[in-house]
Amino acid sequence: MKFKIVSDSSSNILSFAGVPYTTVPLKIITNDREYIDDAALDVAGMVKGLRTVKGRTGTSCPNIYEWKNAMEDADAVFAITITSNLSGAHAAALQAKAELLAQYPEKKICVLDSLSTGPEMQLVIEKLATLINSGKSFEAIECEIREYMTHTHLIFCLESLANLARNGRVNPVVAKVAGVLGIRIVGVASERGTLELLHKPRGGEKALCTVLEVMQRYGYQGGAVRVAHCNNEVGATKLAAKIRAVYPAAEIKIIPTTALCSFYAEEGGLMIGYEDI
Ligand code: X90
Repeated sequence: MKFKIVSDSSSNILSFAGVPYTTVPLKIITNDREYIDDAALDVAGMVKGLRTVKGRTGTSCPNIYEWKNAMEDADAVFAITITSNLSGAHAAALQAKAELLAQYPEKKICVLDSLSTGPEMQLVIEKLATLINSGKSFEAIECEIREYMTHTHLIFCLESLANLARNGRVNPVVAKVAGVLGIRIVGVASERGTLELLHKPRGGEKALCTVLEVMQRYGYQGGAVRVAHCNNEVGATKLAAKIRAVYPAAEIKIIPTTALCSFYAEEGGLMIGYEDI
């Protein structure tokens, strides 16, 4: 049985060794061009270009056809999407599953709603790869991954909510109260898969301490951590050092955001996925 993992590009993981894997891209759209969130894109160039762009900018999720294409060449598929409460990606993946099953009833397809994005999806993808490579059945993997997902969380530390607010992904009243520009915001992915803004720490150092405090408050006790950053490797590395100072055995990986997360987390943004086990 050929297994495959399919993720949308909001996971920031565009390739994955050791297991069949593919991503379906989200897109960033400006008045005069479209950036496709795939391995061919120069993300730094996009971020730079967006600084001076005039007019509306937005995003669009993968369509049913793209999901079907990505899922079609395997017998057993685990697809994972960005939260269904902020994007149509999940609905499109579910529709792709329904259409494929109508055509190939013997296929097995599980579509997981991360209720999150970025590095929390990364943790789930890594766990899926381990489960698939351990030779477990599709049903056993589905059961284990759903359980694992109750133990993963996402925290973010952003320097701007402008793109989120402009595109209706944070409550405009909340965004306004938080101060759309120039103030750091620490928050979490809520249980419903929406942004929950918690703190406005003053200064970068304070912000990193707040991130660790919030992680601990939400169950962190030394498990795996994935940090995705938009042009902020320094901040990500400092955060990793703070975590290791308290939990020396923590397994931490740092990766850059690709296009979708770069657009919404914006320059300086950090997204932290972690396990509470
Ligand atoms: O369908 C689309 O066009 C994509 C919409 C995506 C909207 C939100 C992306 C947020 C990315 C921000 C920090 C973490 C948020 C946690 C959310 C549960 C990054």
